[in-house]
Amino acid sequence: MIDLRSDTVTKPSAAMREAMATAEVGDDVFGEDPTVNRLQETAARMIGKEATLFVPSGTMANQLAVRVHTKPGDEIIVEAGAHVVRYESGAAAALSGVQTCWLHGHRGILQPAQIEAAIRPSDYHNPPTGLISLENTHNRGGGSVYPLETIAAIGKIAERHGIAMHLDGARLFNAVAATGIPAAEYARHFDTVSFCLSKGLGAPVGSLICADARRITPLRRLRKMFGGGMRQAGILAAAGLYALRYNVTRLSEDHARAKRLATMLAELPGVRVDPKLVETNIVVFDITETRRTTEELIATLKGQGLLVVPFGPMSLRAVTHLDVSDDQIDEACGIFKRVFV
Ligand code: TLP
Repeated sequence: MIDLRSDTVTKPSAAMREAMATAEVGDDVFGEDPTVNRLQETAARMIGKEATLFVPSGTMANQLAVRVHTKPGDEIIVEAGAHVVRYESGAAAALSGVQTCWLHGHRGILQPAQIEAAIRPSDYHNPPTGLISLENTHNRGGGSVYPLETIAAIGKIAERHGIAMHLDGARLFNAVAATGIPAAEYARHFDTVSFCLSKGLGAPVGSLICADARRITPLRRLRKMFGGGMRQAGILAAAGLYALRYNVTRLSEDHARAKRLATMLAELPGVRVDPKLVETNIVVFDITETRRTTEELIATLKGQGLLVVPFGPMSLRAVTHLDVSDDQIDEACGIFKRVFV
């Protein structure tokens, strides 16, 4: 099977497993796991924030951010396709008691004026705007990269209004690979930044939430409250350290493969995708004109040995990652050509 459903499907390599097996560990709830501490320090340096906290998932990192920046009854501004509101089981409402203001972006990217217009004037009828959360790269936007100047302009608006900014940077290093802009350049416009080790970076588990040192104690307390305090987590952190050391610079290979796949898909009858817009490792393509359903296409592709996921009523998503080689992309192209005739 060629698995292009997500970059979450990667399996730890033999060398990563070796690093995990030999990791020094301690009880991280006591702050005593040396490998977790090393991962947190390494991540802080890479992101340019004072401190970071290792958490089990990207979802938990996002939800910790929502909770730490808001109080029940606040409103948070998000893009309509953002993971924090589309794919986290209603956690922002359930765990933080906030309501969400969904704005529609172009390929997931919001414009500063849209955000400014959505900030609630202070009036007791209105929910206070407690947080602006952006996603870079944007998953439903097709792996789109947020322009740095747009982030900076949104950051200025947030600062003027005293509103916190969170970055769901699950795939921040894909943005870094695509643009050459250091992670810290993106991160400096946000109060909290999360990024995932378990997507393109190839670790089995884990995300980091990054912030100023003063926020780490409340975040640590909330992590415990949300059930994310882990004990001998150094085994997992070792995979994360390995991922940061060996799997960041190779992300551009995934991007080249996604571009190649999109270029081929664009030539198929009834498929709509613009390869020029494929900036990172995610290819979302429209199948309306094939007059076939996503269910039928997914089942037929699966029958030929290729896995993709539905991404809207008439769209499919294919994601390249560490466990997909050039040869497998060639093979995937062959399968797509046979199925989309
Ligand atoms: N995304 C998954 C699915 O949940 C949709 C995927 O296959 O792409 N932020 C972003 C931008 C994400 O894409 C994801 C996962 C997360 C957060 C959550 O990460 P986890 O799965 O670790 O909770």
